[in-house]
Amino acid sequence: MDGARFESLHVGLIGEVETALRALTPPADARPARLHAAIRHSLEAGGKRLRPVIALAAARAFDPAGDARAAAVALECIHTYSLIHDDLPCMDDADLRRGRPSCHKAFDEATALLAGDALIPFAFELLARGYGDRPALLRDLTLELAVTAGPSLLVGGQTEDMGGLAAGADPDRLEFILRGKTAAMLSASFAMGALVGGAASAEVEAFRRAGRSAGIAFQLVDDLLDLTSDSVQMGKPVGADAQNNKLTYAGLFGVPAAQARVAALTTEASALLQGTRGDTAFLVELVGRMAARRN
Ligand code: GRG
Repeated sequence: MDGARFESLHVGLIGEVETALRALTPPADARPARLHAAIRHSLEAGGKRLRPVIALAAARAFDPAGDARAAAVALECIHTYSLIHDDLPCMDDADLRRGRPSCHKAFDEATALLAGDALIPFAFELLARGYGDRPALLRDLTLELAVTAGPSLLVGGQTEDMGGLAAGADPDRLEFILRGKTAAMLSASFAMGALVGGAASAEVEAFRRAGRSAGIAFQLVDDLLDLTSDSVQMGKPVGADAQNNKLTYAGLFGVPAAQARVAALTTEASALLQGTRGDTAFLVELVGRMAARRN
């Protein structure tokens, strides 16, 4: 796909995500206002919207009329909760997120904790409201998101990550962290979109695996950027991995090996997407750009 076509589709999808986010989440002045203001502070803080954009595009790859907006916003809610909680002093203790004060800095720790908490059930409420008229689809989406956000993937990956290098520089543990902490939500974004688009189960699985590979590559790039970028470009502190003694692929195997794995994973993800009958040109381009990103 040529660059101009990609940019125009991407801008359109981000616009749809922003509109859906505003329409499907409660306003900042809903009661209790402080909680809702904290939720909106973090939801509206201008992230890349990667997961919801993927969900919308994955649905359309199989069905041009596929409406994955509720699934897309649910994914962004879970992602945003995980960022709010990750920034708390008991975890990464970060003051800056998405270029503005992290939730507990703008509000307070208890409010940030509760804002994150509230986003978890709210994501499932969105699925129930959006797909309740299609019970099999609702079940599949609920299972996908619950397993992804649960103890074996997102929370599990975060748990193993917390020990840092002090818990051992074990490649198997690093792989568990990469799969759970980062790749799982990206994998679910591809899979949930494909589900909404009515893809066959083998195609949903191909999208899930593509998302896992692209997601691991995404984290390896994140770690490389943490080593080489600056906080203005990233919208969050850099050098934090070394400071927090984090176990990273680049730290364990070196920068050239990390770069080579990013390239191999990106090729693998693209081949998986292209192996389905879906129209995956946009997603293949996106996966390439995720690997080449600078922030
Ligand atoms: C607290 C259960 C729990 C999990 C936290 C998301 C996360 C797990 C930790 C944040 C730190 C981190 C580097 C996670 C890896 C995933 C990642 C790179 C998240 C940032 O995603 P982006 O770059 O963020 O898509 P934006 O702000 O653009 O949405």
